[in-house]
Amino acid sequence: MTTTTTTTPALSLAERAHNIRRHALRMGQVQGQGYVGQALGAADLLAVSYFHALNHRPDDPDWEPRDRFYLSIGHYAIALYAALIEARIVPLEELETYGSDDSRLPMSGMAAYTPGMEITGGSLGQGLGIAVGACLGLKRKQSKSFVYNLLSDGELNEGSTWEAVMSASHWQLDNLIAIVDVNNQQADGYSSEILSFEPIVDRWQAFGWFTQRVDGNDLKALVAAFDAARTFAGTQPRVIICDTKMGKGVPFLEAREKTHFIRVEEHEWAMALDHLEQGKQR
Ligand SMILES: Cc1ncc(C[n+]2csc(CCOP(=O)(O)OP(=O)(O)O)c2C)c(N)n1
Ligand SMILES: [Mg+2]
Repeated sequence: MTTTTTTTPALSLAERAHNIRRHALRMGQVQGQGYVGQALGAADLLAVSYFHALNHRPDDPDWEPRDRFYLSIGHYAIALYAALIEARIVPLEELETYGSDDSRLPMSGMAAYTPGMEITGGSLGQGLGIAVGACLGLKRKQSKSFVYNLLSDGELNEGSTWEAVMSASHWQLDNLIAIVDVNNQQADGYSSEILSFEPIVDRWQAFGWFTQRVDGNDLKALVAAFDAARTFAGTQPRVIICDTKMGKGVPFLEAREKTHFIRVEEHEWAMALDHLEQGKQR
């Protein structure tokens, strides 16, 4: 569905996901720290969003009929920047400015700074409510655009998320596709131990959503779920619950106990990039 106008040869989704991981690691290396584990975990769902699902124009990010991608979790900005860079919405060279003064890529995502960054996230639990408002507005304008909203499992601890969940089904927002990144981690430990999100499928279904749960690091399963979410004939809003692995693609980061915020030694960034490349060759 993507209307890509760049001249880059068509890459596979696996190559796109790999490149998104590489860009995120490189940005982490620039600052020596960052929310890189989330970016590695969410790279596959971002590749499917930007290179399969979204109807958008990389050279015109404000194109009115575009589908919107709302990042509810401001701290995942590095993940979205990596996808925006891979989609050439943001030039590749800007990656080197990540987190520096005057950069268009600040460490926490801000809509006014970055092309393709539709909303300012950061305060958890706000994004889905913003998406509900946008979906109502789009419907009023008889727009055919979809709003994709990426939220985290930590955001399921926020009451405001569930108000938005309830409102979306009340208003039959069939133009809303929520994507929940379930990495089972948050700042202080495992999400399942802090405030359990299970039974997650039953809960979303009970609120009236068309609900799917997939392995969020399986590109084929993601493509099928994104397609089904879009083409589903009912009037319900749609949610894709994606179980992802923090640090995916870099075995020593996957094995880390705490990956909410990663700060590693300089030589480990190079090692992480090496491991990622080795994984690609296997
Ligand atoms: C309303 C609000 N409360 C607390 C925070 C601080 N905070 C930032 S990230 C985070 C963890 C949220 O969980 P999740 O997004 O699942 O974490 P991750 O998967 O990235 O480890 C918290 C508590 C915040 N940004 N907003
Ligand atoms: Mg989490």
